[in-house]
Amino acid sequence: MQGKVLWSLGLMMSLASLQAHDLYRADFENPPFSPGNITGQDGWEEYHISTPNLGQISTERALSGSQSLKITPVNGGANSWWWRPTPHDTSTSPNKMIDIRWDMYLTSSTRQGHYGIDVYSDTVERVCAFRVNENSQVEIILFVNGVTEQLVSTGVFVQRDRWNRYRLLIDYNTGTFAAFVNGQAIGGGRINSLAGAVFSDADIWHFNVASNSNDVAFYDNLRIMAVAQAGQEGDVDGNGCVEDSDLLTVLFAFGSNDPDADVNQDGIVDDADLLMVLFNFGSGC
Ligand SMILES: [Ca+2]
Ligand SMILES: [Ca+2]
Ligand SMILES: [Ca+2]
Repeated sequence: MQGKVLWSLGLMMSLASLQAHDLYRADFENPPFSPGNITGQDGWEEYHISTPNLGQISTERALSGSQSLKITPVNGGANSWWWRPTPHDTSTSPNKMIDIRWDMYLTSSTRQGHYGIDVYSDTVERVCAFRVNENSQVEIILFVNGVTEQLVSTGVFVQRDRWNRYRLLIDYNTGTFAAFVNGQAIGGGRINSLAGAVFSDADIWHFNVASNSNDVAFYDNLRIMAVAQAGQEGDVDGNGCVEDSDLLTVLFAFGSNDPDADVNQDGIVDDADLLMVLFNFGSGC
């Protein structure tokens, strides 16, 4: 009996590893992160066009723990990127979807910049991108017919001076992506077919508008996952089955903003998340 239970647990764990795979997670806490420049910490890199803007671990504001990644425009700066390489070959892996989630807090100010996530392949071709612009409108970068790069205004505006929960879901099976704000689908399109099958990195991206933006951004709870399917609703741990462990995760996180237990991604773990687990209980098992 014990052997059978252990065998079942082992099977469940192997299924879990087959169906969801964390490429990278950062809540920007200490360790491994210390206040100061993120570059050089935990394998992070940076690239700037023009004067470097600042990407620093900060204790000023955080959604999880006491630290986040703060992006500060520097006078004379333009585009800046910070990333940690997380290569994943979707041609050889059964996990052909990349699920990127992050929380972002943009301050309001007199001269606002653009902040988002810019996705690249191993050949440094852009795959797709997402940003909030100076008017707080969400814009996405898609590729018409998988080839022609196009910046698209979504008509969706986000509030500044608060945390919002963002997600990009890239499907290498279909060559498409979808963008979400606080759990709501807000747009999507084709990815760059020339980028190839190897996902490489999801970059923190800042454009310093007119080189004199004076707002700041905080990023927290960055998660990059490779998954086989978009996910059973309520399957908190991503193992393909909605069961006790998912229920317990939501119950233990009840009232918090824990991104792992926030099933509907609206920023709080509450009744709505619990109901989504209960309504789907047993699905996929
Ligand atoms: Ca944090
Ligand atoms: Ca589960
Ligand atoms: Ca929720």
